[in-house]
Amino acid sequence: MKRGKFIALEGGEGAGKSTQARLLAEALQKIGQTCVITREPGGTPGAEAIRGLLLGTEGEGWHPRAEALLFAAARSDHVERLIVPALERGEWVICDRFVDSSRAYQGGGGGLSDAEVLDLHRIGSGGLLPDLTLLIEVTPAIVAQRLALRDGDQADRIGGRHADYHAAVVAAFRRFADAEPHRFARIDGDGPARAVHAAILSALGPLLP
Ligand code: T5A
Repeated sequence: MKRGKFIALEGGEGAGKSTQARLLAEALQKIGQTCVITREPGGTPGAEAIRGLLLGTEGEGWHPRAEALLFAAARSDHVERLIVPALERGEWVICDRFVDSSRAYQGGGGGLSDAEVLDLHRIGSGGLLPDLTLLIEVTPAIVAQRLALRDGDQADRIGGRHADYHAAVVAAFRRFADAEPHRFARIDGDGPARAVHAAILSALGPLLP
């Protein structure tokens, strides 16, 4: 059995990752591919329970190291129970965020070193990396408009952090993509969803059957 392909979508808050994950899954299904669409934190019952702990707004929250450990624990369960089995069945896995989110948020935004985040990923998930990571980049003013329209003034614990934190996250994603161009495709997310989808299909070209 040929191993499936693992695609991650990354970017700042509200960049359009979930929208694009759905459009990509539909496009793959149309050409006869089986795919699993999933998200982080989450994707398995255990990881979804950890998601509630991480993103809920009750209580005093987590300090940066505890937060990084919880994301790594959720990812470990997700990789072991959902992602690797699907890849071994030859399926596509489309994942809304993966380890580069931990590098950008707990590292770039939260102050852990990149080596620390990658160590946690090695211990928890064997260092698994996607075949391709699509980094969706949207101009901050455009994303702010989209999120205001969708969420009003509601945000989860991490989404509600200061603008400087989110600017550091976006800058970290850009650095990772520039440093590893073979692993990332940078996608302009400013246009209509269908135009962004077309850019994603073109970036995926070499991986498509
Ligand atoms: N996190 C996560 C970490 O800190 N470390 C980690 O390791 C991981 C895995 C997850 C939070 O956890 C943090 C990051 C996050 O803060 P989440 O709710 O999953 O929380 O947060 P997001 O991933 O940011 O999810 P969002 O739903 O907010 O953003 P998406 O999925 O990027 O955006 P989407 O597709 O829902 O679109 C947002 C809105 O814009 C519209 C959509 O209809 C929607 O209303 N839209 C467009 N409008 C116009 N043109 C387009 N091209 C559009 N694309 C989407």
